[in-house]
Amino acid sequence: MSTVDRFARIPNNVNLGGDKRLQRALESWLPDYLSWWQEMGPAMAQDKDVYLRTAISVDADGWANFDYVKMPEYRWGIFLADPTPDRKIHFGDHIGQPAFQEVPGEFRNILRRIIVTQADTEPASVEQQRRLAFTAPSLLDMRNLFQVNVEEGRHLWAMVYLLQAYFGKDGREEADELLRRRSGDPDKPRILGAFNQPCNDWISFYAFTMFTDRDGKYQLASLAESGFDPLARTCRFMLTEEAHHLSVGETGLMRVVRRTAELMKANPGKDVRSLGGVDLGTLQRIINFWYTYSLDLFGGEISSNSADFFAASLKGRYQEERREEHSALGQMKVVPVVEGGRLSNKEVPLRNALNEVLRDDYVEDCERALRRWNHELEKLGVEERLTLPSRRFHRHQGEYSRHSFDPQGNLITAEELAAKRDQWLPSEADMAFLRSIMVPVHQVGKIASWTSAPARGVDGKPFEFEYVRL
Ligand code: BYC
Ligand code: FE
Ligand code: FE
Repeated sequence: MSTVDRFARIPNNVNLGGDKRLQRALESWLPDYLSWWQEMGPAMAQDKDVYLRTAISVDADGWANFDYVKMPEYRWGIFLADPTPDRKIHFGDHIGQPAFQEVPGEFRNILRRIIVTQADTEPASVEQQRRLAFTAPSLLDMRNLFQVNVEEGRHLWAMVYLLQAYFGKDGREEADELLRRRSGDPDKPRILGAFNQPCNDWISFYAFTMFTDRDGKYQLASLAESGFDPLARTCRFMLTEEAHHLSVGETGLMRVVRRTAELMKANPGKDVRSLGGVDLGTLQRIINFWYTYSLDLFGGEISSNSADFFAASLKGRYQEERREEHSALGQMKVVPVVEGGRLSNKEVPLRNALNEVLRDDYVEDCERALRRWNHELEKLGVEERLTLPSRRFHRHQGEYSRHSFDPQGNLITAEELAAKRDQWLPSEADMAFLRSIMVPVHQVGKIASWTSAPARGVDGKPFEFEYVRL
């Protein structure tokens, strides 16, 4: 097992103390990171005690250590999952070769691009969520927000370690750029679309952690298969933290659905908004928005980049190890595309369709969550259901971005889409309504009127616990 240096300025299990040059590089990046955190991290409670989990090692009893911490004093560390002895590459053109421990020269650029793209999303999400604590619906929710934020900060550290350790001067420059771009800034935006969208209310936050963090899960899982071993090991450990972000989103929306259903049942025929709840129509439109922006994060349906990443053995498929065939050669995938003004099926060499293959796994996982929420509606006697729109609806990347589709996936005209837009996607009025109900509930054990308390607290604590000492 790797040794953990918990008390170093930068906690790590990569023997940073044994590489003075790298240690100096990271220690000189640290103050810049902290300035970024002060400027762009959570805008509230930076000087308050928050009940957070901190990773202090990668084994079962060390990675989730709970205690009160002030966020700027959080121990952001560099932790890689333990190495697999004699690990061999198990997919792509380099199958059977020993895993790369250094960056192969010919793949330097594409590997750097993958790592920078992954890295950029982490601080971006913290920026998007910056002001949410002001309107937290409970102290537990506020704590969960902060937990997600500090861990996204740690994910940035994980990627910056790779850049600085393996990419020399270029890597150091990329690390600096990661602190310069800003979510939503027209002059220096974040790289991927979803990470430049505003996320200023809690319904959007739950949808973001449900759908956008879930893209993170699938991308990290594909990179955890990587033939570049340091990347694989980093992502394996990041995935353990990611599970919490996904549960914040999935249970967050579940709690809202439950509250809405209770209000509907108790007040038949009445407008849910007038009762202080979020109507199912608004919930559906927020789901439509974040789900489709998250579908974009998988890239184009037909992509030579995805073929190159796989051929280079740098990015695998979801659970590649469990598949039977690992070359992805000599196979085709059918992708519906628009040709001559209508949809038709196109056969694409599998390697060029790997973004879509990964999107398939993601869509299936999202459908599972929808079934759970709908089961809750059913249990509470509400007939309406929530749905996922077609993956062609409201796309900004790939085959479908150049055309207009309805939520069922039918081709429509741009005029039809414009006319129906506010039925299908959050309108100004929806957002104004959400802003109006986002009033802070910062007392121990209290909860906002538009949601319900979770069944469980964190770390075995009850909901009625002082998760943030304001
Ligand atoms: N927005 O060949 P294409 C997470 C660009 S989330 C803007 O179709 P490719 C997290 C693309 O870069 C996980 N641009 O796509 C979640 C390319 O640009 P160039 C993040 C986009 O390359 C919540 C062009 O369009 N991790 O961790 O096959 C909170 C054509 O690209 C978008 C990763 O993304 C977009 N949505 O696949 C915190 C993993 N999509 O080359 C954290 C690493 C594509 O023409 N990244 N473009 O300038 C990758 O594997 C790939 O870059 C992508 C895109 C899957 C993102
Ligand atoms: Fe992350
Ligand atoms: Fe996350």
